[in-house]
Amino acid sequence: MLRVGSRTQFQIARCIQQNASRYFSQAVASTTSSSSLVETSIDGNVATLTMNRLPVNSLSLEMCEAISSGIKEVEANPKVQGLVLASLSKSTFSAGLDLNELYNPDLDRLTAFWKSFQQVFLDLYGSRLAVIGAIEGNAPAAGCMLALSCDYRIMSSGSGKKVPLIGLNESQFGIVAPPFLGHLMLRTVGQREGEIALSLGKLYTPSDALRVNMVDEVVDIEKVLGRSYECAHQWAKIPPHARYASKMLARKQYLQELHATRDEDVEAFKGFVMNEQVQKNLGAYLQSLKVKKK
Ligand code: CO8
Repeated sequence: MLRVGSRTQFQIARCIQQNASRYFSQAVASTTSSSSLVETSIDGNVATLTMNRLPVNSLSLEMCEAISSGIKEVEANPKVQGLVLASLSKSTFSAGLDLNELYNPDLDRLTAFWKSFQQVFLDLYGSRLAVIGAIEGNAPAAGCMLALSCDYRIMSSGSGKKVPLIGLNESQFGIVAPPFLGHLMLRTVGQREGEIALSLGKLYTPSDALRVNMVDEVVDIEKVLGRSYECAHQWAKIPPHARYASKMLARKQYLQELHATRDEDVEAFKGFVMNEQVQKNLGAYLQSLKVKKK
């Protein structure tokens, strides 16, 4: 598994270099910081958080912690009202949880991992900022959760024959989305579509995702970032208290429910993951991801 300590200096330098060139024309960052797994920058009242855990931004414990810290860091700047959540990879926004965290896990780390994942959801879904998801590539499973936690989602229509997919695909490989994630889908696309999406572990093309309101706009891949900044600036103009109160009108109760059931959710998650059949399914799925290339 790609861990923070295993990233070579070359990889880190390449991330920084690519990031700088991609955003040079988008935003002149007034401040930047880096945990090497995420990059944050601020331009006026709009910040950017770019996920940098290549190749697929899978969410390890360290990645979850880095995302939460990045959000808190930009929220601490009172000038900032908008945030663009982006990925350094154009082909994958995020591949969801790092499945290596779930397979043959150390129980203490598994507990810390799940708490850090819950925290990402709480920080993103409850952020005081208007969060715009710049989804240039695939967003399966918890990658879809990152997208659904944003206030507004802009997805790429793809490049060439590569069409990115988004959705909660867990059931396809024998695991189940936790309640806070499953309900997020139901809240977004509605009960009937959500039931089908969850039961089949359905991954949506950008046009299908747009049809069911899983994303809000689909644009050419080269336009995703530009359009995301336009939206972030537009949302950032709304008086912050009114915008945040409106957001909380829709989200507060849901956030409180997770706050109140966090420990229960951790125990349920651990019990599920440690199930023998679930471990077999995870092992087989991880193997299939590796074999796919051959
Ligand atoms: N975890 C760990 N490693 C991964 C993951 C992942 N989620 N996704 C990809 N990788 C690895 C691959 O094995 C591969 O490793 P290596 O280079 O060592 O062979 C490397 O990342 C690159 O992957 P690909 O070659 O597949 O990259 P592509 O650009 O061709 O495809 C995709 C990108 C489409 C994102 C593809 O990698 C994919 O489909 N990944 C799996 C996505 C997925 O199903 N994620 C589910 C995660 S589970 C989750 O998020 C929610 C779980 C909820 C709770 C569970 C309760 C038990």
